[in-house]
Amino acid sequence: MRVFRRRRSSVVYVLIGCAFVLGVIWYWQWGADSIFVMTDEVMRVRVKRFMEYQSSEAGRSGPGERGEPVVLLGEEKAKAEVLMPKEAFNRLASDKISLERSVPDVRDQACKHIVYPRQLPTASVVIIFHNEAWSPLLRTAHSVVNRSPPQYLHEVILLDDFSDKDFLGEDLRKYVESTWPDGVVKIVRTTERSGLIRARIAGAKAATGDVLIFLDSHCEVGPGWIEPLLGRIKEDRTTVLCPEIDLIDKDTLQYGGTGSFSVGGFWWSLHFSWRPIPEHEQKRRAALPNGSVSPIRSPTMAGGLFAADRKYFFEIGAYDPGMDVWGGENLEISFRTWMCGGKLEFIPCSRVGHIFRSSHPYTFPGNKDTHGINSMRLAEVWMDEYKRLFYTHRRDLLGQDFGDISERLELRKRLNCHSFKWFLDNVYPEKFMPDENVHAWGMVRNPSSNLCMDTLQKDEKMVFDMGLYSCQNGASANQVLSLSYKDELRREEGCLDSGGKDGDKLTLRQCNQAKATMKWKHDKKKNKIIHEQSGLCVDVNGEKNDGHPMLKPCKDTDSQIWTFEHYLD
Ligand code: UD2
Ligand code: MN
Repeated sequence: MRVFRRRRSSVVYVLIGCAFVLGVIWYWQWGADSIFVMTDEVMRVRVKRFMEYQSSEAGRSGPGERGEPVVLLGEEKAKAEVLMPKEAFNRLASDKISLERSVPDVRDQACKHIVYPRQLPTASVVIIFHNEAWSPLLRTAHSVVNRSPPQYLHEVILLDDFSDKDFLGEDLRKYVESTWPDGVVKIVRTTERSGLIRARIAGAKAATGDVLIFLDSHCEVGPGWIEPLLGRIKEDRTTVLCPEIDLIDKDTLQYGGTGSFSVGGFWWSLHFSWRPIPEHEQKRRAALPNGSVSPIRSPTMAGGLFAADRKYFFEIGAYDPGMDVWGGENLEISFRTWMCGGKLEFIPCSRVGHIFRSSHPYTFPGNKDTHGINSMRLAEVWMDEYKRLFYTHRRDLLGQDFGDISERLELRKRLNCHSFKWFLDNVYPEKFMPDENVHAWGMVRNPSSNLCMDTLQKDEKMVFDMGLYSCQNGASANQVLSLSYKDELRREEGCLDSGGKDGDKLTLRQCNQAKATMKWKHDKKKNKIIHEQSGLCVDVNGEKNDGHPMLKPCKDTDSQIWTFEHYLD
């Protein structure tokens, strides 16, 4: 009898113990949230609204739903075309689409199987704008509220950078207050035109969530966009994260996926570039859980769309408040994050669409080249001796006033940041340096004609035939070419290629080491440039002189003599 009682009481203890453990697990996973949701009336309203949108989304119908294109015809089309140059996107098409339209789920299937912790940091989504059109601005805000689980969305801050369009004043306030009476969307206004950099700082200062997420004012977030960002920051608060940016077509507002994933690079002119994911990064990721959709380390970010732990954002120096209006801040925050101990990652499972416009639908006060001057500030503070390569491209900026950078230099010292060389070696080892580890570089001159190979202002992203232009004594970035250790005649990303027949021009296209037609031989004794595969010589083609060098059978003639401005071996 006693034995039985003792056994029974130990069973009871075990059961109580199990219940306690289960209780702790339940509370840790779901408890805090559900208790909060149950007791907080405001949260209950938000959850209801969120659930209602989620359940109605699939059944929505109307123009542009599911991210379909809106094609205008006849009179409407004509009207839209008149507006285009001013707005730089099709505002009429945008106005036809519901502010709450559905977008396609373009995520990789693998994303849907990832389980994020229930307890995530909360987000303040900061949307800065200056004179943005009504429908893209509000569609951005609606998409964030409709697709972010309320327990993670602390607030949406619409940061008005001193817009002067009437409808962005009272009308906007009334719309926001009546649409989101729970106050989840807030308007904060600057008292002078701050430019996007200082506007983002103002937004970040007004925010009180754990994590800051910045968006441009013409975005639409995709399903499940926020959890991967918050989840990764919970794992590592020193990561600065970008969602994958999907394209919203500026003419039809069609929401399209990005196709393949890329990372960010930069041109030495300090413009941002998209690049394929390098092999070393592919290998590193293959070993991670969720390999194909795991975070992708990126040297730089495009700028507009990113998330960072709020306190960490300020710890590493927020932004340079000395930067004006537009440009340069994206590379500045990228270099700084890496150099000062953080990481920059693209998150494949977080998708946000952005309208890429053909021009800026707002003014640049004083008509300043803000990208140029902002980039000078960033080069002077962060790029050490490599700023020379920026100035090679921007000689026009030499001697211009870039203001006081002492506080940023102080910041760099205080944070004990790495050198720019460390960044290049460790984060962006594939970046080509035109004047390091090459046989020769600079102007490629034909002395008898004083003509130099010249891009003729063509953009290196395009495929084009190399031109000839009178030599500019090192003053023109269009005339910089390098003879690499791999026998390429190249610029940053483009290499000279030729079909190898008599009379063929030299075409600049994406470098490809596997291509035999992209190999050239030159030595400073013979002064010829020989196309390896065909054995033909580059000729200035003097008689015709149509402005393009071309391949000719080698012979002893002045028109086949070329010298590089600098020889390194
Ligand atoms: C890209 C970035 C943008 C920014 C810029 C470099 C993306 C998708 N976009 O240009 O965020 O990093 O590169 O500087 O990565 N704005 C203001 N005040 C101003 C000017 C602009 O608040 O004085 C707002 C504007 O309304 C918009 C945002 O700043 O919401 C970015 O401007 P943009 O859309 O013209 O820049 P974008 O996308 O060409
Ligand atoms: Mn934008």
